[in-house]
Amino acid sequence: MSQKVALVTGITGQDGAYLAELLLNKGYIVHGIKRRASLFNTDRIDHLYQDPHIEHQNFILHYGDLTDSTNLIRIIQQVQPDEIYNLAAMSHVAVSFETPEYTANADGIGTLRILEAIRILGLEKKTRFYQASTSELYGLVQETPQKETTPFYPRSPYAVAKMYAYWITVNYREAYGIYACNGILFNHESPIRGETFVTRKITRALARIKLNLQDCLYLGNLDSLRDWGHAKDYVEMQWLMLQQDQAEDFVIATGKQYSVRDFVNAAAKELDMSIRWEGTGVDEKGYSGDKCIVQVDPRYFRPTEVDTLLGDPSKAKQKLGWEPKVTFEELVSEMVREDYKSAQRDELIKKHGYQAMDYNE
Ligand code: NDP
Ligand code: GDR
Repeated sequence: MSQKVALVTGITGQDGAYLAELLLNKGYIVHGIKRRASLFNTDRIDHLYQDPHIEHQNFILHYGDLTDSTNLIRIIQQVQPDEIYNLAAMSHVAVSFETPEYTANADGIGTLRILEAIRILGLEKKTRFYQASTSELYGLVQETPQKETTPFYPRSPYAVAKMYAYWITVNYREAYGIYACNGILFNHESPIRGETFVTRKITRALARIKLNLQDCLYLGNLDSLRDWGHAKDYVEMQWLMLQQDQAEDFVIATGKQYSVRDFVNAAAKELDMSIRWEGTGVDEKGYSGDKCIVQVDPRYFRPTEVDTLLGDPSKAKQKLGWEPKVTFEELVSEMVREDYKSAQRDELIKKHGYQAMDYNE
């Protein structure tokens, strides 16, 4: 049997890195689209890199952008993928309030551009399409827990753009018979999660506070409730969704909910730290140190917040036999461990100083 070919947008992101590894392990030829940046932006996939000068590469990167139709058409024509995973997006909810038009263009119309490319190139029967949909679609929740049939009520420019992407995916499936599906994924994290999402911000800051590299952690809404899973478990589901007889949409979640405050406490426990909550109205019992201070900073509040999300993954369990393997405690522990190691490296550099380079040599 010939090797399957996959094209992954957003390959430099958290999910892109885990998915690329999973597909390579399954014997796929993996093509990825990365954006041009002024600094290297491939940290998460450097371990998968293959010298482009060798023959029979099975990991190939292309420059591209979801806002550029001609670029997408050309890459898809060249690659002739069996499967496209559309993971690229301006994925930060708070930032989407600052850049709403760009977010609509990349996250909403970007999805349309890929689907149109499939149609223009006559690949409707060959290429299967996965869209990275999100629990943010539920926004102001209409039903708990949220499942595939729960009505949407998006609460940010990000979620509104993703709502367009969701429906255009459904529409192209129904109108043109493309195997196209939405994974409605609840929050998923890992040690390679972007540093400005709340979980990574917490584990990174607490590790640094423990080693006296930072004094304080500033957060926004501590009462926000999320259903947090591990990215590694969730990308397996993305692949499984494209291996079925019929394209369908699935909710992917753990079915368990914690607050941002719970996450802070769980991370502090891992590091054997106690927390002093300042300006939060909570004085945690047992606080003994003077270092680990958490303060609320209103700059991290959102104009419209999603207060609570809790997914019901029963359909994925029944139809695909999928269940998350990593528990909340294991997730927090892994993230804290990795950020502590990296803080230790920073501490070492701080202690011993940098070796200044003499460029006049
Ligand atoms: P990341 O933010 O880690 O990665 C996003 C990726 O998209 C990066 O590779 C980024 O490139 C790329 N990208 C951004 N804008 C463009 C553009 N205009 N053109 C091409 N590439 C672009 O996100 P995650 O890996 O966490 O998430 C993957 C997808 O899943 C996203 O679509 C996200 O919205 C969605 N999602 C994520 C969830 C989560 O909890 N992680 C939950 C539900 C949905 P660069 O590295 O250059 O910035
Ligand atoms: P979210 O993730 O908005 O759910 O989107 P994020 O980690 O940014 O926020 C989760 C909750 O924590 C609250 N919060 C803070 N958030 C950030 N980033 N920084 C803070 O300092 C802070 N303090 C409190 C937020 O208000 C929010 O309620 C993620 C992204 O990956 C999306 O792309 C994806 O679609 C959804 O998850 C599912």
